[in-house]
Amino acid sequence: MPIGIQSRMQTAHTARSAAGEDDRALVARIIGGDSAAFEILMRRHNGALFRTARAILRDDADAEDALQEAYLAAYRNLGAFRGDARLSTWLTRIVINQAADDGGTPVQFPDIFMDDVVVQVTDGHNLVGNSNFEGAFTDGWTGGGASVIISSTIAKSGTHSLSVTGRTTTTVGPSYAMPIGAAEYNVVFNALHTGASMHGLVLQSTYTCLGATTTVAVPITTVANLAGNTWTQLGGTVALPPPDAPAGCQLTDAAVSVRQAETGTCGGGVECPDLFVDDVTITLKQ
Ligand SMILES: [Ca+2]
Repeated sequence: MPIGIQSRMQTAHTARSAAGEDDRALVARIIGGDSAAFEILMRRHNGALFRTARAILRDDADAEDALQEAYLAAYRNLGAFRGDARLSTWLTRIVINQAADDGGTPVQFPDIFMDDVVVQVTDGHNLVGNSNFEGAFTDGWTGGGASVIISSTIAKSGTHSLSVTGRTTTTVGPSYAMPIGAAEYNVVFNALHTGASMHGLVLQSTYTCLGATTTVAVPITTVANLAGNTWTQLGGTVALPPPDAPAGCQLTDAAVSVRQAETGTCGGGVECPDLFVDDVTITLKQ
């Protein structure tokens, strides 16, 4: 650094005011050899830069030393200042690095993670795509290995419902995949079976915790002794994860589904009729 600059650094308090002078113009003057411009830079930024160094080093004298080193570094590297950041930001970075080099606590720039983000969905029609299936969509629906088909059997109005056919166990039925964030929902399913006998239907939530190998079913409500080809409404609330889930359960999947209340393998002595759902709404509980 030229002697002139050093002496002016020591007598910055006598420098003339340069209020309003643009930082970029100031930098251009310094690079052009105007040593008076550098003391204007120091006057303008000294207070904030000192506070930055003092916060890291927790000592006035150490902060002064770091600041002097930082000014020298700034002077040497001023050509690298491109003006796309504020000069104060650029200088602050130099001071932080110098203070850390001088034994201050290194400034941390940790990675930032997000988890369990809940997006508020107030319209259940959006959540299930098309609650009445009039668009003939099966998005989000599965049949647990059995086939999900679009049917013209309807609950109230419209033209379509969904059906699960070819079931092999009583526990399989139309299942809608839920978001796996923690939330509570109000759920309403209209359901129907086509059995020759009466059957019970269960509305249930199912979930799996991270690292667990089994999916747990939690009954929401049950309708018993339902005759075939008769629509019934099943509704209730769903908490995800459920209150009785293992502590620390991180959901890897969650769903709401309808199944047959009787247990067993389909065929032989167990009738497993097709199961239908229509006019489904799933809304966040307020
Ligand atoms: Ca419908």
